[in-house]
Amino acid sequence: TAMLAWQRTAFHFQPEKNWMNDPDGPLFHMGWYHLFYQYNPDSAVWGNITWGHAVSRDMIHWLYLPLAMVPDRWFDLNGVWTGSATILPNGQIIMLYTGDTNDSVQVQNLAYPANLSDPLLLHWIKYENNPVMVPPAGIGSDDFRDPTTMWVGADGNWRVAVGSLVNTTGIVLVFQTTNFTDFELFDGELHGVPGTGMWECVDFYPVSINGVYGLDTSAHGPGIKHVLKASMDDNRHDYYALGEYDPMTDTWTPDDPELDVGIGLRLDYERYYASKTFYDQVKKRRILYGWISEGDIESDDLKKGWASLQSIPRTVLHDNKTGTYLLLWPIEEVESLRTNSTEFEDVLLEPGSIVPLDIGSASQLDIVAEFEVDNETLEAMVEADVIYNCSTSAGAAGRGALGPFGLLVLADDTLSELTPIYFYIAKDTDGSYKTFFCTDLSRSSLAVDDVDQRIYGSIVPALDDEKPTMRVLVDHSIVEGFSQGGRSCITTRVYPTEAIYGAARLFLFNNATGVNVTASIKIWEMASADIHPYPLDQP
Ligand code: DQQ
Repeated sequence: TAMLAWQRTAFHFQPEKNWMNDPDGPLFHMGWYHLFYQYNPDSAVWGNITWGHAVSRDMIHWLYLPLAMVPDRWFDLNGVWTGSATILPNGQIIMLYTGDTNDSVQVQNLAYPANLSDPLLLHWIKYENNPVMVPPAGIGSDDFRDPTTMWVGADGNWRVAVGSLVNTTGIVLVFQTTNFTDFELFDGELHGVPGTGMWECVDFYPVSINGVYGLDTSAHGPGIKHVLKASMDDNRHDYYALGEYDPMTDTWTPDDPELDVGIGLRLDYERYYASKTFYDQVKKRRILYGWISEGDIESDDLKKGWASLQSIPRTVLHDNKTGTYLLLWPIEEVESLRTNSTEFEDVLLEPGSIVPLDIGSASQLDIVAEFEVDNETLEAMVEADVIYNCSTSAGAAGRGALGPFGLLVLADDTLSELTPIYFYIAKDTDGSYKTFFCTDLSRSSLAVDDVDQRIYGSIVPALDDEKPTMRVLVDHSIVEGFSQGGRSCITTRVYPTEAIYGAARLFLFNNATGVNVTASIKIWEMASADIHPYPLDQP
């Protein structure tokens, strides 16, 4: 259908039609990256949840496969919900997933490939005696879901974490097993944080504090920290924290209690949820997928016949410069879509200026930009804000001494629609600087009644020797922004009505009152990814 067709993305993964949510059980097997996902085969809204399935050589070009699992047993009749894959040392693949039973009880089920030598893993067998885990005493029947990838302890037993809730405390339960059919609950919890509500889609994995590689989920020892991530059902955001895992007690302690899970750092500062990592044994990296929902109204989703995307997969590394952040960055494979590039060096942006970048169509872009703020003016500045808050600010229209400055993406020639993605610098009373990275949706669409129009973002550490830098992927109705090498990310959905296809433009802007900014920027047009059904029936 042509209805709202311009919102369809060109290089992000989405099903041919209908509703998608969480990524499930990502893994690499016999040359293929497999992605499963929460899918409604019948409609563009959530329901009838099954596992969709697609494979890729590079996580950019995809082939749709038949549904992997459908709700057809008492232990998952109300939905084949989220789960994770574990590849055992002998090559066996174990899939644990949540089933919502015929009685709407959340249980954990085991499934495995019918034929491990099938590179496409087309057929999945649900273990006959499912479920393998049921809600333990004291846990609500609808507060027990989303098993993680398993890891092996020093005792040789395998462990799996499951998100839950006690009163209003979000918690992580850990079970152990030796045979993958009998699971025993550990006393106590891996971790919990009062007041944060139900923890969905828990992810738990090691990162190397000095390394440039990712780690297998079972890795432990010196030089390793563990990331605990949970998706907060209460506010629909993914939070993470870095900490220490004690394999003797199966507990995890955050490095900084003030930056604990659910109250500290976020993987992304807007539309990004139910994310999940896996270890890519081929390229020795940890890869993160995230579900990106719609910011429009449901009736528009029904009209266009689809809802949701997956993010461009991101590599996950520990940021050893700050020691307190993760670095999330689009996988290098996305760069294979880069075509015509244009570079602009040292573009002077005077206070209040908007500079068009003559690159033709700007609806599919990869942008790398670096900004330099005139240092003398900066030092001399006394009237700058001491603090800033993207969400409560007036967005790109709100002028301060040292910001905002950045890009206007998905804008039309007359600027009737525009999406600023920008920096704002505040200067504390002690003279130190704080950098904020924001995206402003307030003027992103003329369809004002039907779309999200808020302003998003956060503080991002920019170290003394660093300039404000951003990478931005633009794909019709999604803008993925990464600042300072991926310390802070903002993914937004944008629904222009004028700034579409060839009418989409890109601008630089500086709306600060007190400072000149110089921008250097490189822009690639992005080719479309090849995403279509696997030609299963052809000879
Ligand atoms: N989505 C699944 C649940 C999970 C939620 C159901 C998170 O397993 O908790 O579709 O988006």
